[in-house]
Amino acid sequence: MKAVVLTLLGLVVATGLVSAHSAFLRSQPANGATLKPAPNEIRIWFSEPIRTALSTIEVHDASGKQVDRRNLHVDEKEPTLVLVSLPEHLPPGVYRVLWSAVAQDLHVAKGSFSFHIAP
Ligand SMILES: [Cu+2]
Repeated sequence: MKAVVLTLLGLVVATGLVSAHSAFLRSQPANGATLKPAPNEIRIWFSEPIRTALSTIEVHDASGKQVDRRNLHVDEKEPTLVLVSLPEHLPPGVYRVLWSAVAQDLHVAKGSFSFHIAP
């Protein structure tokens, strides 16, 4: 009986780990980064794979216009790395990235960060 209880506890712990929601780990560019030349994509690493069909990464210029290519996708080799492409030669200025990530367990995490493209 004790062994069964321990096994069940083990399952609960394991399931809890698997279904933990996905946390933002880091981004490229990083928050506050100044870049030259302009990046051609935004990369965000999460603690576990997210549901890309329900998630968004938007890149806005200083006027609030969305400038990314709206092609959120997962890296072919790293399932926890999510990317969105940027147009070539984005002009100098400040850009804000707003992301919303839906985990496999449907928990939603949101955040934003900014970077600067130097003239
Ligand atoms: Cu969760």
